[in-house]
Amino acid sequence: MLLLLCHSRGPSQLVGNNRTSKMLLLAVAAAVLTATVDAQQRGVKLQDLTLSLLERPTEPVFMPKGDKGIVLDVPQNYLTDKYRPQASVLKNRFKETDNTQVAVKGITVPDISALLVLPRRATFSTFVPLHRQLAARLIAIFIGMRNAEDFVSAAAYIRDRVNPGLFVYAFSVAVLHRPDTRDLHLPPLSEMFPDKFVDGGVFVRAREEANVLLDETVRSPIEIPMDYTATNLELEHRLAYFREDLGINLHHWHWHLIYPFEGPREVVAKDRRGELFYYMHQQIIARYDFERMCNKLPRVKRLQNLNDPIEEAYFPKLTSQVASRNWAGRPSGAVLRDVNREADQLKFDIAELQRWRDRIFEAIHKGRIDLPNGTTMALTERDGIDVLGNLIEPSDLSPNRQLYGNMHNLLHVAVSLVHDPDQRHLETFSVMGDSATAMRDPVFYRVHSMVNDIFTEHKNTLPRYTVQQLDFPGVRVVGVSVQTPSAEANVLETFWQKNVVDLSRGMDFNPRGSVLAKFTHLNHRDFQVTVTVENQGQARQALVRLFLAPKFDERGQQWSFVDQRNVFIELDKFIVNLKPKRNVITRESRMSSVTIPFERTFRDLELNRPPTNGSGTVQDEFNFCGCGWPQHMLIPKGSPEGYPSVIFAMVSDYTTDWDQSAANRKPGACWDAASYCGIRDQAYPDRRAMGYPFDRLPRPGVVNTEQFLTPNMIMGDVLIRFRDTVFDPFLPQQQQQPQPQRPQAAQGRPPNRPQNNRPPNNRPNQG
Ligand code: CUO
Repeated sequence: MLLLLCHSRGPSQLVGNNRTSKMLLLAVAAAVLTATVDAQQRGVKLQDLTLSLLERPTEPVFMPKGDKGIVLDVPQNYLTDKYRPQASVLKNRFKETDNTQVAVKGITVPDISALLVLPRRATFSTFVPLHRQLAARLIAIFIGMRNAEDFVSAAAYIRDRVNPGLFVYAFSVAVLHRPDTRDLHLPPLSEMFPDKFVDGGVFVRAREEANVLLDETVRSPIEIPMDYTATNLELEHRLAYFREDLGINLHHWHWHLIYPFEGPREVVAKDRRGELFYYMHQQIIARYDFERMCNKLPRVKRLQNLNDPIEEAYFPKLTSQVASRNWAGRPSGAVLRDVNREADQLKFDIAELQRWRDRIFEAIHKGRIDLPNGTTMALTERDGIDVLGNLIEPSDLSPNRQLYGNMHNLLHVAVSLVHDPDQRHLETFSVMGDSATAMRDPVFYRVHSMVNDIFTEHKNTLPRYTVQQLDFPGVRVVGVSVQTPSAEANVLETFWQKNVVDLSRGMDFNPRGSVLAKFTHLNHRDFQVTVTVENQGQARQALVRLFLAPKFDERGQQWSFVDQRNVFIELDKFIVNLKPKRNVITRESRMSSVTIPFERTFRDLELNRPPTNGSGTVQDEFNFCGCGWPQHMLIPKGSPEGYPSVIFAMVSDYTTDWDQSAANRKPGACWDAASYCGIRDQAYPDRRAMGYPFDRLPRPGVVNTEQFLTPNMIMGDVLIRFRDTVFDPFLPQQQQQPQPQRPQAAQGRPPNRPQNNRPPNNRPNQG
C-alpha cells in the first residue's frame, strides 16, 4: 500500500526536495517491497506446504508431492525410525531437477506419545470418543504452535507418526481455525481420501493405469457406473444418487470440520452451534424426504425403537486405502447390539442410548435440564434449541454429559458396528462411523429423523408465531415465479451430468500425475426466481426467504401445515432494497445462500488456486470452506412428467431479522453458504430461529399452508421436470447437448484432463 502511495503521489509531493528524505523514503519503500515479497513468498510456501502435507496421506512426508513435485526437506530427526538410517540416500534420490525442494524449519518437536494409541492403519472416526479425544489433543497441539511456520513444521513431524485419518482431520481443523493459516486452501477430502467417495474397484484399475501409462496425458478417466452399490430390486437404491453424491458427502464432512464436537473452546464454541446442528440436519432430512417423494417413496421412517431390526441393508463397495480393508456392509434385518470393544475403549449398551433419549424427552417436557451442580437450566424460547443441539449431539458444550450422555454420536457408532460389536471378527466400523461417508447409508436418515423428532418435540412446546411475528406491515408479496431459460414458466429442469475426480492425490506409492475417475451426478439448469412486492411505505431494506416443497403428500392430497412445514427445503435467503410501490425482484439460482458454487465442489487447488497477498488475505472468496450444499443438488430430481411442487417466498423486515454485524462482511468469510454453514467468526446472520417460519406449530385456526400465509408471504406452483439424459462436458463439443455447466477450455493441462467444471458464467457476487 505504502509503495503504491509513493508511486501515485511521488516522493517530492510527500516530503519535498530534501535529498536525505528522498533516500530515506526510497529505502523505506525498498524495505516494504522486500517485506511484501517475503510475505508473499511465505504465503505461497505455506500454501504449498499445506497441500503437500495433505497429499497421499500414508506416503512418507519426504516423497515428492503435487504436480510441482514439491519435496519437503525435513530435518533428519523428523524421519521415522524406518527411514532415518537412509536419510542421505533419500535426500539425494528426490533431488531431480523437476522437483522443488522446500525446506522445513526444525523445531523442538512436541510430545505425541499419547496419540500413538491409535494404530497407523486403523480407521479413524470422530464419533468414537477415544478418537475424538485424540483429535482434540492434536488440534490443541496444532493451535498452540507459536506461528504458522512452527505449526507446519510440527505437522511435518507428526504426519508420518500418527494415524493418517486423525492427522488429516486435526490438521484441517487447525488450518481452518488458526488466525495465521485460515486463508490457506484445503484440498477437498475427496482428493486426500478418494477411497471414501468412489467405488473401491476403481483403484485397482487406477493403479494399473498409473503404473503402465507413466505419461498422464495418455491416461483416460475410469468410468464409475451409476448403479454400483445395488440394483433396482432394492427400492432404497432409487435414492443412491443422492446418498452417494460426492458433493453432499463433502458438505457433511466439512460441516463437522467447521463445527467439531471437541477441541479447544475457541474452536468448538461458535454462535448458535447447537441450533445449527439441528437445522442443518433437519434440512438434510427435508431434502431427502422431498427426493424420496420424487422417486415415489414415502418419507423416511424414524429409527424409533432401537431394538427393532433395521430393514434397510447397505453395502458401500468402498475399500479403505489406509486399512486395506473393505468397509463392512449390513444385511437387512440387522439388530443393534451392545458394544464392547476393548481396543477402541468402547463400551456401552443400547439400553443406555434409550435411557439418555428418555431423559432428554423428559427435560423437554419439563422445559428445563438438570445441571451437574443440582440446579436447572430453562430451555428458553430463544436458546433452548441451541442447548439441546449441544446436548443431543453432544458437543463439548453439553451442559450435563453425565446425565444426558452421548446419544447421537454413540448411535452412529452402534449402527456402524452392528456387524461386529465386540470385535470378535476384527472388523472396524462401517460408513455410519465417518462423517465423510455416513450419508451414503439409508440408515443415516432413519437415525437423523429420530434425532430430528426430539428437536421437533421441543419446538412444539414453544409459543406459536402470531400474525404479528410473521407479517411485515405495509409490505405485500403479490407474485412469485421461476424461469428456466427457454423453458415454460414455473418449470425447473434436472438431468444427469458427468464429472471427474482426481484419485492420484490419495493413492500412495504411485507414479506422479492425475488418475481420473468419471462419475455421474444429478444437476439442474440454472433458473431465476422473480418475487413481486408492493411496498406501501418508504424505501427500506427487506429480507427475502425462498423455500421449496412438494405440493401434495404421498397420497396425492393436500398437506396439512403441520406436515408440509417439515418438507420445506431452503432455497435462498437474501437482502433487497425495496423502493416505494411496486418492486420486481429477480434472483439467480447460483446465488443461493444454501450452496457453494459448482467449481468449489469440483476444484483443483494446485492448478486453480486463487492469488493470496502477503498477509494471507485472499483476493476472492473461493478460499475458505468447502462447507455448503453443492450447487448441483439444490433442486430435487423431480419426475419425467414434472413433479408438482410449491415455491414459497416471504419478505420480512431487515432491521429486525438480520444481524447488523453481518452487514459488514469480512473478506474471505465464507459467506456464500451461510444458511447451513454460518459465517466464519461472525454471528449467524439471520436473527430469527433457524427454520423460521416453518419451525413451530401454527397459530390456532391454521390447517394448511395457504391459511398460514400472511400478506408478506406467497406460494406458487412449480413443476420439477427430470430429463433422463446424461450431459458429459468431457466429450468433444459436437457430441454435446447444450447444457449450462460446461468446463472452460483447459490451459496448460494435459489434453485429456479437463479443467475443473467451471460453469461458463462466473458466480455473481452476493447482493
Ligand atoms: Cu452429521 Cu449425525 O451428525 O451425522
